[in-house]
Formats: sequence, structure tokens, C-alpha cells
Amino acid sequence: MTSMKILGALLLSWVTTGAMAHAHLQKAVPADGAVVTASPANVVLSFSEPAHLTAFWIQKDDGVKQKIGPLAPEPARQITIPLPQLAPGTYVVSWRVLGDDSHIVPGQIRFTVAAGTAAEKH
Ligand SMILES: [Cu+2]
Repeated sequence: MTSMKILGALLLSWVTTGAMAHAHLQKAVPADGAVVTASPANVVLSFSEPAHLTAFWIQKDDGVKQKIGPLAPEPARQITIPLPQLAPGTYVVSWRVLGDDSHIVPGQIRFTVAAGTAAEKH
């Protein structure tokens, strides 16, 4: 009986710790590796739990990493970051989020804005 109680307590603590896991990226729009036909207005990041975006950068091809801001001060599971107008090319956006468990989790996605569509944009 005692060993069952210990096992139960161990299981319970494992489950509780699992619930405190850090904020994992579940979805990004545009998706990693996406090719889009027009400059996306936003990047939308969805996390496994509320996350506070502390930094966000965009880098075109081999260009300079450009910091984007200001960022939303509230932690959220879904974060929308407005982008500037993007010329055709390949971009890497990277970020850092702070989860509820105070762990900082960096992430990045790469996407391509296809050439030949920028002129049609209004
Ligand atoms: Cu964590």
C-alpha cells in the first residue's frame, strides 16, 4: 500500500511538472519553409502556453538582422507581429519568448516571398 502511495505521489508530481513545461511553438503563419506570393502583413506565432515575446528580428537573405517592435507587453498563446512591406526574397524571422515557467525559448522560421507578385500589391 505504501509503495502505491509513493508511486501515486511521483506520478502526480510528474504530471504537475509536465503542465509547467515551457512555451513551445505549435504553429507559425507563414509556416517554416513557406513560399508566399505576397508580402505577409503579419507573422502569427501560436504557443503551447502563454508566452511573452521579448525580442523579434527579421533578416533578408544575407542582410542585416532588423529588430521589430514595439512588441505586445501581455503574455498570450497567440502573438501577432506586424511586418513591414517585404520585397521578394528569403527571410528568416527569429524571436525569444519568456514562458510562465520563466524559461526563455528562442525560435526561428524561414520563408520566401516569391518574385513577380510585388508589383500587383496595393
Ligand atoms: Cu521551461
